[in-house]
Amino acid sequence: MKILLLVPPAKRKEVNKYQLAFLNFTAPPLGLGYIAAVLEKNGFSKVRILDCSALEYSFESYRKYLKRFAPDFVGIQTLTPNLYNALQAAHIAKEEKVPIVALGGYHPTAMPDECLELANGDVDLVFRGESEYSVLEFIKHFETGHDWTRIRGISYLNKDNLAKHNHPAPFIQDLDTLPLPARHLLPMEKYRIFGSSFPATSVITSRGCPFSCDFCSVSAFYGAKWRPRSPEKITEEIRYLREMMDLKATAFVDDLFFISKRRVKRLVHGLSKIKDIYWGATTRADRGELGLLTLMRKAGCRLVFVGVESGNQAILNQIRKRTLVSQIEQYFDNTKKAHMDTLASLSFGFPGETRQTIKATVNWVINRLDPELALFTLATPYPGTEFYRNMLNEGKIKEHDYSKYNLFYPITENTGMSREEMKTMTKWAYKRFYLRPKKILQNTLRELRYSMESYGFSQFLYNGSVFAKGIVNMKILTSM
Ligand code: B12
Ligand code: SF4
Repeated sequence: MKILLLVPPAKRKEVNKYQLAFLNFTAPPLGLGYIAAVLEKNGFSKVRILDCSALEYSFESYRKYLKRFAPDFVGIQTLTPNLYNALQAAHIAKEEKVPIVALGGYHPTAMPDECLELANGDVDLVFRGESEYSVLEFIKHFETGHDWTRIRGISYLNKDNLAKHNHPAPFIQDLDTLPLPARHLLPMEKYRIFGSSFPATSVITSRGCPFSCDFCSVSAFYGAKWRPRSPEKITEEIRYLREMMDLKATAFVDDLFFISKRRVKRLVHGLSKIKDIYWGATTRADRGELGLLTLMRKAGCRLVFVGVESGNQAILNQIRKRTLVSQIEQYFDNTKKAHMDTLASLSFGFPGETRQTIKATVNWVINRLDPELALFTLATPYPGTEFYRNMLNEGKIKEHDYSKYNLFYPITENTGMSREEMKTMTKWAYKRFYLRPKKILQNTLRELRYSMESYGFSQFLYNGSVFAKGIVNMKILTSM
C-alpha cells in the first residue's frame, strides 16, 4: 500500500508574511514524521511525506507528484489557517483517483463535522487527536479489506450522509515507546531555526499541558495530562541527529518543556555532554529559577521563548494564564543574569484590552523586560478552545474565513477598539519594538557574538541578510 502524508501547498505570500516574518523559523511536520515512523516500524515500506510548504510546491506540482507516486492513501495535515488549502489538496487527490483521502491535526479534531461537510465528498474520513496508532490501524484494516468504521479516533459520513464520530483514540501514555520521527522522509535541508544559515530541526520532548489557558489549542488537543519523554531518549535523538545531519542547533517546541525541574536537570546533564549543540526551548514565565537557567545556558541553551501574553494582570487572570506580572519580571531578570536570550510572545485583543493596555504592555516589554526578540500577535479564537466557545456564544467572532486565523488578523471584536485599530496597534508595537537604534545595534552585536562564538563569520553575514529580510517582512506585515 502506498501512503502519502502531506503538508498542503501554501501560497508563497502566506508563508512569507506570517511564518517567516522576523523569526525565520521553519520546522518539519514532526506529527507526520511520527505517523510515518510508526507505519514503517510496522512493515509499511512505501510511505512518503511531502511538505509542500517547505518545498514551495504549488498545487500543480503536487498534482504531478500524485500522478507519479499514485498513492492509495493521502493524509493531509490541517491546521485552522490551512483548512482551505487542505480541502483543495483533497479535491485534487480525488480528481487523481486516490482511493482514500483523510484529514488530521488540530482543525479536524475540533471541527470534524464541518470538515466533512466542507469537503463535499473529497474526504473519506477525519482522524481526531493523536493519530499514530489510529492511522496504523486504519491502514491495516483497509489493506486487508476489513471493516474500518469502528476504529477509535475517526469521524466519517455514514451511508445516510450523517457524520459518525467514533470514540476518541486514547492518548499514548509512554511516549518513549514511539520510534523517532521519520526525518529521513523529509527535506531536512529546508528547515531553519531562528535564522540559522545551516539546516536545523525542532524536537518535541513532551505532549499535553495541565494549565488549560483559555486560548490554547495545544492543551485543548493534547489534554491536561503532561506526558514527558525521558531525558535519555531525547539525548539519544539529539545524538542521532548529530550523526544524521550534523545537527548544530535545535528548538524544543513543546509548549511545556519546563514543568519538571528534575527532568530539565537530567536533560541538561545529557546535552552538556554533546559538544557544540545550541538549543532553544519554549517556557512559561513562572518556571525560571536562576540556577536552572544558568545550567541550561551552560548546556547550550541560547534562547527561551516565553509565552508572556500581556503585561496586564487583569487580562492574564481573565485568560487563565496563571502567571503574575511580578513572576514574569523576575523571569526576565533571571535570564539576563544567566546570559540567555529571550523571545517574548505577546497577544493583543483579549477581553478587557484597550489602546491604553496595549501601549502599557509594549512599553513594559521594552523598558522592564527588554527581551532580544518580541512577537506581537492578535488573540485568535481557534476552534476547540474555551476562548473560541466564549467568543462564539457572545457573537463576537467577526471573521469566519479560516485562512485569516493566522495570529496576525483581527478575528474578534471584543474590546473597546475596532478591528482596524487592533491592526494599527499591532503595527505600532512592531515598529516601536524593532525600529529603535538601540535594538538594531543590540541585535546586530548579538548575532556577531554568536556567529563568532559558534558558527563563524558566514553565519553572521547570513544573519545580517536575515535581519534585513526581517525589516522587509515587517513592512509586509504592517501593510496588512
Ligand atoms: C513547529 C510548529 C510550526 C512549524 C511547523 C508546522 C508543521 N508543519 O507541523 C511552522 C513554523 C511551519 C508552523 C507554522 C504555523 N503554525 Co505552528 N506550530 C508548531 C508547534 C510549536 C509544534 C508542532 C509539532 O511539531 N508538534 C508535535 C507533533 C508530534 O504533533 P502534531 O503536529 O500535533 O501532530 C499530531 C496530531 O496533530 C496529528 N496530526 C497532525 N497532522 C496530521 C495529519 C494527518 C493526516 C493525521 C491523520 C494526523 C495528523 O497526529 C500527529 C501525531 O500524533 C505547534 C504547537 C505544538 N506544541 O504542537 C504549533 C501550532 C501547530 N501552530 C499553530 C499555528 C497557528 C501556526 C501558524 C498559523 C503560525 C503563524 N502565524 O505563522 C503557522 C501556520 C502554517 C500554515 N499555513 O499552515 C497552532 C495551530 C492552531 C490550530 N488550531 O490550527 C499551534 C497548535 C500553536 C498554538 N499554540 O496555537 N508551526
Ligand atoms: S499556553 Fe502554554 S501553559 Fe497555557 S495551556 Fe497552552 S501550553 Fe499550557
